[in-house]
Amino acid sequence: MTNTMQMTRRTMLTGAAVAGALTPIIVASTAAHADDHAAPAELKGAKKVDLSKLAREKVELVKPPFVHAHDQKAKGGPKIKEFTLTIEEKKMVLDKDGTEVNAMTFNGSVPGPLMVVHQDDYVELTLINPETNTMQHNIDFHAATGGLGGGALTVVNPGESTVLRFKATKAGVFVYHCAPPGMVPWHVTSGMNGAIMVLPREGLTDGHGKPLVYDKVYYVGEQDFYIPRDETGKFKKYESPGEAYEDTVAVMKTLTPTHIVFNGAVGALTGDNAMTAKVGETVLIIHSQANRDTRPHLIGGHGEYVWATGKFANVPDIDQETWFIPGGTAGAAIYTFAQPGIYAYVNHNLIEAFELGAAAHFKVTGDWNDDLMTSVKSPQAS
Ligand SMILES: [Cu+2]
Repeated sequence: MTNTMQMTRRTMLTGAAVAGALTPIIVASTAAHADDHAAPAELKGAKKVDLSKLAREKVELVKPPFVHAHDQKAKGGPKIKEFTLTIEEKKMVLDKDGTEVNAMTFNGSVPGPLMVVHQDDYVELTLINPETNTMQHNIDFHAATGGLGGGALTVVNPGESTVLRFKATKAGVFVYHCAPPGMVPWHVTSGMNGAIMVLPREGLTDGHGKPLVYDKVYYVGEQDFYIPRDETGKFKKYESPGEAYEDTVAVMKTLTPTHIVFNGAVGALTGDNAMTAKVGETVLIIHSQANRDTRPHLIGGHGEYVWATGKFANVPDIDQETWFIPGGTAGAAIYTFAQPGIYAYVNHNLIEAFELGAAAHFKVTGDWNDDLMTSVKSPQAS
């Protein structure tokens, strides 16, 4: 490692270069943890819990929009589900013009992978911050209880790793994101967010006793990016996240994203990358936005069962045209496709969808249902 790199890294880790007007929120509790690996203050007085009798299951995560294989109905009692997330700082291309972002990611993708467990399972996460990274990171699970969602116990410098365990007590889809002292919104809007789905042990229901079973599940992570421009209006490129920091925060403070994309880039889920289904298949769509409000809409279809704020103990809304997901939330919607064709799935702020990138496609195959729709007279001169 060069001296310059070390200096950059040290400067970053102290937060001096990046704190700006942002408030470091957990310095006291995490400093001791990061420096000497003593038991974090949060755990003082805790009675040890014996989970040695619980079964363990190691889960291999997959890149969104795909989701790792899982049972919809839990088999047996609660388990300890083991996951690993490796933090990767990397340049990513956002659009066909080659606009770059110095992204910070969980497992190399934006969003990070969807994890699936059942209510009352334990999530045991190994979080790795490789030596090759330049920044301090951690993870805050909205599904977890206490310790800043785990953020207080997981601050890792480059070259460190940590293991967090929490009990998934609430059913639903929940955002997770990086939340390092003094740098929270920058890390979140640089791509460090994803979601976890905590299924009810009996699986999903309509809230009135009818089981809801899906054939497929897709995970769409919506991301707002704030890319600085030069004097001529062209998007700037930087060597490292640290170098981009100051200009990026200036753009962030305008609250005006330059890109709003699904799964990391304009077109990441359209055309050849479209999500697929067959007529008659029931699809569960998980949609997260860790920072900003959004309003998903399936053009030509519906949200037949929608948990807009994603929490499965609530009765889902029926037959929605558009649903509202507040920033910092993951939502879930179920639809059984009834017609073939290309369906655009968009953020129905249509400027955000068509001009900034927040759009995906479902490519649905099968037979057309003339009863649902037909052309009585094709467009022609009247
Ligand atoms: Cu981070």
